[in-house]
Amino acid sequence: MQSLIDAFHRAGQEHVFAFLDRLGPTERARLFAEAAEVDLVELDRLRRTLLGRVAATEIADVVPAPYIPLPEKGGDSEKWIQARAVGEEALRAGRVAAFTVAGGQGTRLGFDGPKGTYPVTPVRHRPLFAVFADKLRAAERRYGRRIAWFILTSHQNHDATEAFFAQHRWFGLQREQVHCLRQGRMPAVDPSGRILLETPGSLALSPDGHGGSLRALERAGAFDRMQAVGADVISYFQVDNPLVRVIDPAFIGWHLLTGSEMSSKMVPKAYPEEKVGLFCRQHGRTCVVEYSDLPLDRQREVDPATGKLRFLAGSIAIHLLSRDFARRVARGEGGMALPFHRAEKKVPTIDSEGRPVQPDRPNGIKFELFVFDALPFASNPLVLETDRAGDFAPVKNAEGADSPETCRDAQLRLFASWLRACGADLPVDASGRPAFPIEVSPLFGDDFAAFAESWRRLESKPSSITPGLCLGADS
Ligand code: UD2
Repeated sequence: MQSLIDAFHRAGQEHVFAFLDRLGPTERARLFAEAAEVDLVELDRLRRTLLGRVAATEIADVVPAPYIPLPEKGGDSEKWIQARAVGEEALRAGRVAAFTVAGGQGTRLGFDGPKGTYPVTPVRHRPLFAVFADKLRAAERRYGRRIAWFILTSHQNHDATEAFFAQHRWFGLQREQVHCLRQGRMPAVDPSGRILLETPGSLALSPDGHGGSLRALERAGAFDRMQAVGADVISYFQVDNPLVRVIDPAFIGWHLLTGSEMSSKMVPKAYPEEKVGLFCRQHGRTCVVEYSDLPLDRQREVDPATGKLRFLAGSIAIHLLSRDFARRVARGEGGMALPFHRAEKKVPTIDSEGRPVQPDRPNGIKFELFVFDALPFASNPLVLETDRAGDFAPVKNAEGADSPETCRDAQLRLFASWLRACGADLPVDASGRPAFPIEVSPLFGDDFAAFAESWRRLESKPSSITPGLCLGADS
């Protein structure tokens, strides 16, 4: 332990152990364990590069990135059909693994527990994790291969996440195919770069951002596991979005056909201020510029040729990464280390006497990695348009935009559109929403084609749709 104390001393962080004499053996052990997690060399680099100057992303020279449009929006339908076939072939060959990032703190939703346990579906109130598991089971049935599922957790929610899966018997998946991996943590620092203590015996640590997911995969040996089962494409999505096509053959096919190392889905922004990152090009490379980094006047610019927003392509945080590319980024090979972003936050801490301090303004800086920062490193990166109604309705806030209510309505609209397209009698309002809750299990249909096929095979189709209809509930 002395060597750890010495290393902190040399790094100018000796205050971390200032209260050592006051701590009991358990508290000491915890403090040493937390201190051992800190990469002092990395922290020193961040202190030199990210502190002391305004964190401005250089965005003056960014231009919108090109993307491949959907067939109904002018895309090449033949190519889309071909891509789907290529993706299906890859799925039948077992080349795809799923990866959910669920390490966020979910503070905006105000839900006590891992976000994946949030009951999200309109009738059965199935939790987010169950929805993804059902989608994976649907894909497994269709393609005849088991799909390994990796879930990024945080120190805070790891045990609760694992317990939830065990309690629900892995939602019908095999226990061995579900892998929860804990993400790394970074210490918060004060403006001079000194590590903040949360209590006399613990550091103010927080998750290292979803970009930390790649390092976590590497640490947990997940890339080797993928390799062992022949999976070389990682389907990455966020825990907050129940509509996501967890396994999307056309997307996978495009990724493979174009030899892309990282591919991302885009939707046209619904309105200029929508809080999604924007696909851009900078210095000849594709990148995502976070909404908070692009001034609003630029976000509102209209392209005179099309009459649409100039920066139209919103990132919905759905990506495919080639396994070996993700591994190289995780290891920082060839200068491909993800950059840290800094955020000023109110960090509960202690004063020089060890008394608790609840700041009323930002007093600390947190460091986070973003997964989309891997895009500029990728060969042949691809941005592909998707249909928002069938792929994106996140639950982020307790109320308003991206809330449980908007997410439930989006699910209802999607289910209703499928039923009506198959000729079912279901009245809807002008927005396409039915007046009462209904639900379609992904095991009945995880996209329109699968839904239509199951509907066709239904022996007794309901003559009219009644409240609480649940299709595929017993599958
Ligand atoms: C993210 C994107 C935004 C847009 C939007 C779509 C960023 C910075 N912004 O916004 O551009 O694509 O999603 O919904 O990514 N997470 C972890 N570990 C962490 C932090 C986050 O696993 O340390 C997970 C979290 O559980 C969630 C996801 O990453 O699944 C997104 O995190 P967020 O809610 O902080 O991102 P948000 O909504 O600001």
